[in-house]
Amino acid sequence: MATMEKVFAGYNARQSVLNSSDNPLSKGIAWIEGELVPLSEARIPLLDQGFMHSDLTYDVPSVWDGRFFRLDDHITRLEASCTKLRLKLPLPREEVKQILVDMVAKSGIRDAFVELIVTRGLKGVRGTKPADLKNNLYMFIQPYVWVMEPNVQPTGGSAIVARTVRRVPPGSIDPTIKNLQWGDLVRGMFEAEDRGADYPFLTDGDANLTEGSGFNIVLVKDGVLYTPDRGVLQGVTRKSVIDAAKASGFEIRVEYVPVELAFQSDEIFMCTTAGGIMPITALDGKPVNDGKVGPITKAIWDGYWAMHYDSAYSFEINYGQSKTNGVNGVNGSAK
Ligand code: PDG
Repeated sequence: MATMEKVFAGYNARQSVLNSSDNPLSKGIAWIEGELVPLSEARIPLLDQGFMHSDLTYDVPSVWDGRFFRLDDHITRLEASCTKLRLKLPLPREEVKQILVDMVAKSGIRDAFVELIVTRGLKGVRGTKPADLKNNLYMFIQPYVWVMEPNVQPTGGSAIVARTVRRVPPGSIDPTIKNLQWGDLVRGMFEAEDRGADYPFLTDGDANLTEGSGFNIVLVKDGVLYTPDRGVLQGVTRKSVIDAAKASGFEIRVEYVPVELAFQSDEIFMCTTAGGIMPITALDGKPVNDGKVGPITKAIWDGYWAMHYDSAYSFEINYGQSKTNGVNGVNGSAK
């Protein structure tokens, strides 16, 4: 567990520095219509269709130890989601990247959860061509979010296979478009809570596994990794899992995953940008295998965090470039 200890020790040390910061942006910063504001003061217009009809898409990259991780992969997915929804990213990619880097630098946050939301804008699609609408972009940065807290990761969390709710069918809401229509996922979280577990795994209603409330699912059986190919968001963390598995010589299959396999698994983990590789050691109230975090999960965990320092996947943020805490026009313009 040396690597886990090292990764979390570094994180804890950086968190103490952040917690003692007197920078008003150290708890988060938002970019709204070209203005930078402290996250707690950020507001969206009531009539934005993102709010009125959840007519939006979003993405969540992260910053780890002062380095942006797979930012281009996230923006590529965001652009693909926009295209599928007939939305357009309101700013060129390079400008978006520059603004995000500047925001992180201004906040001083070295481990960050970064969110970009593209909404239809103030006018709905009824009676108007999508191309004639002005889409809105909202961006914010806050300290890193853990779907599974670091103190739980060494022993793993508990999950259930939800039976009171299924994942929304792809023919209704395309799960490859990252969306905030979390009705099914929230119901799943309530069921998990009711059944004394931490996380819900949702099925496709036809005895196959899909995903959970903000994470993809990976099963390990006889040395092979399995993750569902449909009914799920094509997670960027899942992509890292695929890269890490290949680098370690493990076979990984992206295919139909029957729920049945979850109950026969040697190891189970979840993966998301907000928490990384998160071991599941109990399923439906029973231990997964011996109930301990397994060796393949550990290897992927180590590989995943090591990638954060690999310049093939990440780049360093220059925090020195933004010394002023620009808010509301004081060095707070978009460019
Ligand atoms: N599936 C769903 C439904 C998700 O929302 C997410 C990420 C993933 C899979 C994993 O995707 P990726 O590896 O690209 O991060 N969702 C979390 C939400 C965190 C939360 O609970 O708000 C994220 O965007 O980080």
